[in-house]
Amino acid sequence: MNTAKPNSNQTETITPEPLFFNRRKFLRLSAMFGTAFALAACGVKPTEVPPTPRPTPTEVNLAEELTIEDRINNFNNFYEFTVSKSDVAKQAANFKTAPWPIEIGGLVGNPMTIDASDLIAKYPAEERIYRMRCVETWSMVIPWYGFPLHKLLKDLAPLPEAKYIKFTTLLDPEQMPGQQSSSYLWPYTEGLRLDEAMHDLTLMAWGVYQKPLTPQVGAPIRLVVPWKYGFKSIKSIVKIELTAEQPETYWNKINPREYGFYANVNPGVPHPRWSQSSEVRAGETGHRETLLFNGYGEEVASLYEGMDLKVNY
Ligand SMILES: Nc1nc2c(c(=O)[nH]1)N[C@H]1C(S)=C(S)[C@@H](COP(=O)(O)O)O[C@H]1N2
Ligand SMILES: [Mo]
Repeated sequence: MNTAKPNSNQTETITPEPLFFNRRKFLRLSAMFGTAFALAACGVKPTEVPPTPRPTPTEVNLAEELTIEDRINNFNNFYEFTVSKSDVAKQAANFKTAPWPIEIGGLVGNPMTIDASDLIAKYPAEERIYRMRCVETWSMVIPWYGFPLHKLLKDLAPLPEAKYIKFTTLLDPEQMPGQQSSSYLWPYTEGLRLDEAMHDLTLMAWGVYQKPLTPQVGAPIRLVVPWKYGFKSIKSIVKIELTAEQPETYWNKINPREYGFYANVNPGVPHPRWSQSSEVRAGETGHRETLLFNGYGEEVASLYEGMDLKVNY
């Protein structure tokens, strides 16, 4: 399916090859069976889906298969519900994700409180197929729907003092039984440096496989930062704040030695209790090599120029 020549002058795109392939398939399927309805149901008109992105020279030979939908929806980390990955779907089945007001503010010129459904409708749907690498050494390839966070950031008009962004997940122990355990520090929070947040790969995701997110995957809207360990990709967001100081993050607060703020996928920096040099991809039996920045180094390495990645883990 590969039409890009290694030396072609395609410089502007960061979209992985599987997306290129899948979008054409999707557009064909849409025409034949009306799967575009799934997008319409999310408040996004199918006509707003942008034109077919092209692959980058670095990604063209990967040809990685998508993880099947059943696996994406039934093998989850979402500690607010349970620590048992195979049980999250069941525990989250009745999670109420509408209405879902999101408070967006902090050091911005245009703060807003907006329902997730309106936020989703506000920006054109983009399909992004990304690798997801959990710090626990399993990985998937997930076809997300969403919009790049920089589009929202631009509309917020960040003030010059804003250097970081903080995200917070819903706090609701009645709906989320895992939050009844005081051994964790709820609510779940995450953060990025503002330049990381502005990167085009950084996605606000509201769908998978052309359908709205299931609760266990982070409905109604979550973050996806594909070059970082999965725990940075915070689910079911209710609050977004721009800050001057580096925000506290959930796993870093619980165990700073094991989980840093940056959490960039790095096979050269082992977790204190296990190696990070390889991973097991969902659907595969053997191990595959883990790639620096999860394979997105060409796009993101410049964000960390001059930084010691062993210190800033
Ligand atoms: N609010 C919240 N977000 C979360 C988590 C969580 O427990 N709570 N788990 C993280 C971890 S460890 C991973 S690997 C990914 C898993 O996303 P997935 O279940 O969609 O694969 O979500 C991340 N986001
Ligand atoms: Mo994870």
